[in-house]
Amino acid sequence: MGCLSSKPVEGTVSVPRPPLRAVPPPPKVDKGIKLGEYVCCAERQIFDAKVKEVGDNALTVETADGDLKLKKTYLGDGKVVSFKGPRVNVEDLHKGKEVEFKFKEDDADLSRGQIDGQTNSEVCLRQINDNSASKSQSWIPREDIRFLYVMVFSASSLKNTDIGVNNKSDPYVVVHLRKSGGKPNASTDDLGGEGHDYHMTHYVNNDLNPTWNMDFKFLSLHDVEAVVFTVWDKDINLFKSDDFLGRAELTKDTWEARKDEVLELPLLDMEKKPMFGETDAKESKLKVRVKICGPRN
Ligand SMILES: [Ca+2]
Ligand SMILES: [Ca+2]
Repeated sequence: MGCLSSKPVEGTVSVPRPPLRAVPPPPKVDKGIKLGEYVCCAERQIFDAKVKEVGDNALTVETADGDLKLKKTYLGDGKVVSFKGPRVNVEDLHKGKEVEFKFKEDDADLSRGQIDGQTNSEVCLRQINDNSASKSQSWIPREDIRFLYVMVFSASSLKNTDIGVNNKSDPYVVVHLRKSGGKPNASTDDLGGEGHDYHMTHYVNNDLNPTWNMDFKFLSLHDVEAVVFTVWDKDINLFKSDDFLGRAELTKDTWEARKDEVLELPLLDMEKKPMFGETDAKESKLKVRVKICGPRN
């Protein structure tokens, strides 16, 4: 024990001694955030991000665009959930909404049901059968609902349809599902019609290479043939409609084969010919990712 009680030698710098039985403190891992889990931080427009490292104040997450260091405070206020894969939010599941789900773990096919009620972890579904005589009702985990998860990241080399110094297109994207019986070349004319769920990004001012980083969930997958993206220039003018900047379509076969990939889709005009940015003469492209989520993936 002699060395432990020795005084610092005069004229030298005193170095703090390690504790007698030095036990390394356990690594601090937040109860709500574990390695390999996904976090969603909608306010910061980060989503579907897999946790790679948990520090005291920050996380490193793996996103579709690469690794990102994220302050834990960005996940605060209880508005952000830590979850295993993207999930369907409570507000998406209003009563009567039609969804697809796996009724039994070993079932090959998905069932269709209507929301009848919900808690934070489970939903109550009334099964829709072709044979309307049987109407069974059951509670299933929220994660068992199957949905189409569409991420719209960015576009590049868009056409400029605005006039004036420093005035450029103000692009936004409309995402809709083409269902069987829908018009293959429909743009937004048929939006809102029966069987035509759609979502829109916000618009970005004066930018031919805009970033949106937004994600959307489609719950009614029955009869879906394709996801259709149309890009528009927002014009604040009551007397004209917004300018068309291109269209891209992802068929079911494509997203099933390339479900985990970030895809750069060429934007086509109404005649299905490529569109080009006038300033850089490159093809207009849209960066997206589409995947089916759930049950239990
Ligand atoms: Ca315009
Ligand atoms: Ca503009």
